[in-house]
Amino acid sequence: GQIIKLEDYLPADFVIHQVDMTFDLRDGHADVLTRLVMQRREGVAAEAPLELDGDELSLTSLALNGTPVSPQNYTVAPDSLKIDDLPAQDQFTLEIGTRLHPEQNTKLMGLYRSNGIWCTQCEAQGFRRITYFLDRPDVLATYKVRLEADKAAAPVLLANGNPVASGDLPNGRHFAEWIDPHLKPSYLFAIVGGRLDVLKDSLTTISGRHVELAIYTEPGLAERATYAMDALKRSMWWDERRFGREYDLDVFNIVAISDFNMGAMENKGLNVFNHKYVLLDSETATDADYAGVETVIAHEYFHNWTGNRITCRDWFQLCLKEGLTVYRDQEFSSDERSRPVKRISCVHTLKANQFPEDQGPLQHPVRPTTYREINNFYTATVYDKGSELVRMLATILGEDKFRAGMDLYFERHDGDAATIEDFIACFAQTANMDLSQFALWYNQAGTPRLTVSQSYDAKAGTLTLNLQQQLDKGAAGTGTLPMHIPVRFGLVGANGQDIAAEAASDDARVSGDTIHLTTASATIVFTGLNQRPLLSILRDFSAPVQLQYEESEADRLALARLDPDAYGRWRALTDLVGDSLADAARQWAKSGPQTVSDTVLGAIVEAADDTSLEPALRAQMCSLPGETEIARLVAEDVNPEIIHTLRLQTLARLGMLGGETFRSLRAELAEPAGEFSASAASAGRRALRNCLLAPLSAAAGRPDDAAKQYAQATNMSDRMAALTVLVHQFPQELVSQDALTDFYNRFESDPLVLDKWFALQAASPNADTLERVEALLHHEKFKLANPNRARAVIGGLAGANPSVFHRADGAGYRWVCGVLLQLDSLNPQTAARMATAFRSWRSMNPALRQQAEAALRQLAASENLSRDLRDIVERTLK
Ligand code: B3K
Ligand code: ZN
Repeated sequence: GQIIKLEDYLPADFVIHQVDMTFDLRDGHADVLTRLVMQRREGVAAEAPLELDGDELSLTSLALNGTPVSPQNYTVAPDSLKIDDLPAQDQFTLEIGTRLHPEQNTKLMGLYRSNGIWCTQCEAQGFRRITYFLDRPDVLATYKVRLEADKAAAPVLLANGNPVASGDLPNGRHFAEWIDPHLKPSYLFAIVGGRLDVLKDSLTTISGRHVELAIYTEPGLAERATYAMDALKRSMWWDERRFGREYDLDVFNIVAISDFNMGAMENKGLNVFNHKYVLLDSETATDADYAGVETVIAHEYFHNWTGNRITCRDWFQLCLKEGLTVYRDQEFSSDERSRPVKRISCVHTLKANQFPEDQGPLQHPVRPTTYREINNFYTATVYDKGSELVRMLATILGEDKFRAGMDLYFERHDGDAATIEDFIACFAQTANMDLSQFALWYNQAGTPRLTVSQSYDAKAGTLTLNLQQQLDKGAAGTGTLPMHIPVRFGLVGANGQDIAAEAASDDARVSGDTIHLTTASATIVFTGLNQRPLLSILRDFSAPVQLQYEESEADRLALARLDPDAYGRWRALTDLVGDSLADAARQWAKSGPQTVSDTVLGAIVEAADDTSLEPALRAQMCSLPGETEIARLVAEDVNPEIIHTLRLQTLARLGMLGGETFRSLRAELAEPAGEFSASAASAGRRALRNCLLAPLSAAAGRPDDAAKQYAQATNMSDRMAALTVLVHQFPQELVSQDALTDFYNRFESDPLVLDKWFALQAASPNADTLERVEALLHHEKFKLANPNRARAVIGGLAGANPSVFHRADGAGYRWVCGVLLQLDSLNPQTAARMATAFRSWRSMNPALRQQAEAALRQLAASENLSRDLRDIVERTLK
């Protein structure tokens, strides 16, 4: 495929001032008539032709200024339309007719039908599947849209902007017209039509604008959008107060759709959502689902300013909207819930998703410089590391200057298609700082190693810290210059209080609780310390680095117990537990079975029982790292089989050691039935109670507790926690099979819950899982064309079941590649996303590496791979 390069960027030769579209929606096909008011940009050669993008399009008509264009003046193909002989400078109108077949559109890009509902997805390049267009984010226009459809088939007709007209047409048809007064790129275009239920509400913005809010769902489900609506209102309120951002249309519509390639889409005034991130109630959704809905609702809403009002000049700038918007949604959740708990869960996600990407063949900088398929760059690096960079900027500048920089960005670039340089320039100006070294974070791929060592001199009362940064060249081959790393820290006294540390000789590199490391190495001396303090380093995970710090077990145990900073406590305990498990796994591969020390496990029990901490935090502290996480820490020659056994045995020993404590905690934390609350505090109590079930059951070696909890569960969090223990720890027991059947019978007609049923079985670490999963593919409720269902089964196995995916005989790899090939012929984007499960294949032991490579090579040899899947497979093999 063709390689697109950032350095080749040029603005388009033509501008589009206005877009008018009419959609005639019918069963079997849709006719689209698009009228573009265009103009050659000043300075562009008069003979330069107009070249428009298309993708699998068929042209039905073409007129210039009202007159049909004669065939010798244009060249058309499904993926392009080229028109010669256009006016030199004057404005002209181009009318383009296209015929689409939404029912056959299984790629779910452009216009398609989901359970009969007409809907669109245009980011990144789906608009060109609707009409020929300059389909690039720097072409901004205002849009007017008219929709016509059968009134019974589509009583609801929605588009971007505000509704302006509607009415009946002959033959049982009707129409609706919408105008979006705001300039927007084509990727934010959307229409929806169908039989939909609606949950309505309204809100008055800070300056008094009345906004009608609506969430549309498939029939009968609107009530399940209640929590999403509440989250939307809180998001709108928060953005006004925290960032001074107000909503700018008379209506804000959300539509929940069953078939969707990702989480949701921020189309102007008409967000389209995967229904997973809208619909829930306590019986069908876990607390994690609630938190997910709140996050995604907020994220898409926040895009209205960071993404829509200010968009990206080109797709290389994707992190300009995504990293920033993730930062904003994380801040929202921190304010709405618990800040340390949210931070810990973000750090956890970053390490689980972004670190492996950064350390493997799919490595790329936060702002990439080349791509073959842009949809493959909606990655953890662009989103989550992108957010970390904004967070570092806020840390470096401080709250006030950061806010001033954001204000300037909104003011200066409203209505623009901007770049990372534009963004950074706003902060450089408001803070009066040179941020060119900081900007390296956007261009240099990889996770820097931060090596820290300390020595305490009792006589002098000094603590000397040495910090070094090192960035290795990885798959992306980008630069390795020292960057600006803000390192937050604390010096903790034996009483569990931070000691006010003075940096010797008013060291300019230390300000407040932050060391600004800008050189390859730095030595910093703290004075006036009459006792050796505990160093609480990289608090709040103030930079996305890999910390290498020789820290004694005693120091970690002490910090886990008395660091006044909650994140610091979690960090110390997690590093202790993670390193112990990784060491044991490495040793096991060499010399047979190993165990983690009782001291380490004892610290977990102690954290679980520490009532000075909120329950959600205790749950985070006492959950053992997952198998994939342990594999990441082992880093090379990984043996997933050993990790699986080691983890299960460690869980059992933890349950043994914590027995009494865990059981009484579970009893105390039990909620009286019928009193469900989705609040973060209640969710935290459920999280703690449920995370103790796994070690207790493993210790008992019996499914009784889990079976009892399953039978008595009154909410999905409790039910799922119990079912997971049953299916993963006791797959052969009758109670486990019965529970699975019961679960199916209860929720058979609920696709979102059924996804959990499929995913749980695919993630079950057992000898016969592959055979079971093969059977699931033939289950009557399995539908490969539905992304959520495909992700449940393929992702459950490839992403959440390491010991089966990495089976020694290679059968897991071959099975996944086989299904991906089938999926690719329907939905390339989702197939490519699932294929990233192979990204860490080189860290496996030699036998597995060989198996993985063989399976990938066979996949790569298939002739009809999509550009999406081929791009991932080839980069993974490189
Ligand atoms: N901007 C969309 C993602 C589009 C993905 C296209 N393959 C959702 C979001 O990040 O909010
Ligand atoms: Zn986004």
